[in-house]
Amino acid sequence: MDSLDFEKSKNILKKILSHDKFLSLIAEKIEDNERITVDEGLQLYECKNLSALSLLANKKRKQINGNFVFFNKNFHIEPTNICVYNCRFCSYRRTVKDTDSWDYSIAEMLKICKNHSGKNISEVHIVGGVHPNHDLNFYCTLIAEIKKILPNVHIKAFTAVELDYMINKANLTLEEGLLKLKNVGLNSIPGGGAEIFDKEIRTQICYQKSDSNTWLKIHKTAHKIGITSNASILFGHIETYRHRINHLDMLRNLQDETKGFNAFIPLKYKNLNNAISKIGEVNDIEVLKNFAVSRIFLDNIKHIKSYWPMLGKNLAAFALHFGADDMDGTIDDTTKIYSMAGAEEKNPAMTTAEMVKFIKELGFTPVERDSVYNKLNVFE
Ligand code: V47
Ligand code: SF4
Repeated sequence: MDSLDFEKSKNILKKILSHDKFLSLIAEKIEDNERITVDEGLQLYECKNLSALSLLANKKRKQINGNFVFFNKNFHIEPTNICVYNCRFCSYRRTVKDTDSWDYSIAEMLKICKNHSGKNISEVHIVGGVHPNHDLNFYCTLIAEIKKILPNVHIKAFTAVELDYMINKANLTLEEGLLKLKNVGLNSIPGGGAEIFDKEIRTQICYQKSDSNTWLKIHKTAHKIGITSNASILFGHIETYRHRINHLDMLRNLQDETKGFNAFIPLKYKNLNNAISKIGEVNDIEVLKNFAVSRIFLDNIKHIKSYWPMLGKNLAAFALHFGADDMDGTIDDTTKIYSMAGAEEKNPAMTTAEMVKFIKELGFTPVERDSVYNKLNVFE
């Protein structure tokens, strides 16, 4: 069933939108493949008509990705939760003295990789804290050794914040540091560390770490030397819609310039056990609205991730009807960054068969992809 097919429901949509000049205009712009402005994006955030947002975002999703929903076969390594920074939204970072901190040796991480060899995995995702004692050489060795064990696996590793710290410490320029990592086998960069680009909000939630210009510069430099990346937003804390749309605008502008972003990941702030827990979490409607606006506004970033370990399977399913076209991966258990912040999935893992069934039941065509969205397997 294709219940939200824009073409089939054009008349319903026209009816819904005929009373609303603004939504009709957005529908026309989408129909004509025309970009919406920052002010229109802001107005969309303020829109309370959730069914219209779903239909509009679906139209855009279909225009860009047809009826396909992507996933990959991946696993996560989180090298350490010891971090020199102390972002106020983070439930995960610890100091060396904390008994629940961890800091894997290279040998331990390679053991995780060996356990995944022969399983037809196409990606390893590596994100962790910014450890004071690990340097660029440590991470270059890690990447090079992983490539020996899993030569055909794509390595997506280190947020711009981790990269900024290790490259600075090595006294190299961003380009030199990134080239060093690329030469040992780094393939792409994950989307984390972006949080919110607005200076005042960033100061309030994570003033110590890399600023927005640095984040953007790292991704721009990576794109220049042929390392593609993802982008993200951390939303649902103290930011306003204006901050969100400005964030999306900065990403859209950079993408116009470099075309290096593969996917955008809206990360909902989770509030368990962190310094700003008392502000609570936004509701599911807000999450879906954020997916819809992101899809409609970011016309030049092809994929929007419904990151199921954080959202939980139910909300991730809804997000696919609000513009998202990618479920991320089968994951295979080891991610703690969200479970420690209160995410629905405590030990996230789905088999390929479960993922395919999940996507099919929602009326989409599942596609197993590689990390840069080449189609490996279409499950018609
Ligand atoms: O930058 C930290 C986020 C990010 C919380 O590229 C939180 O495919 C919610 O890089 N509530 C790191 N979010 C994760 C990351 C990532 C995740 C998924 C996919 C990809 C990809 C990359 O995790 C951080 C921060 O924005 N985060 N704490 C929290 N309490
Ligand atoms: Fe460290 Fe990342 Fe947590 Fe910030 S979000 S404290 S950089 S682990």
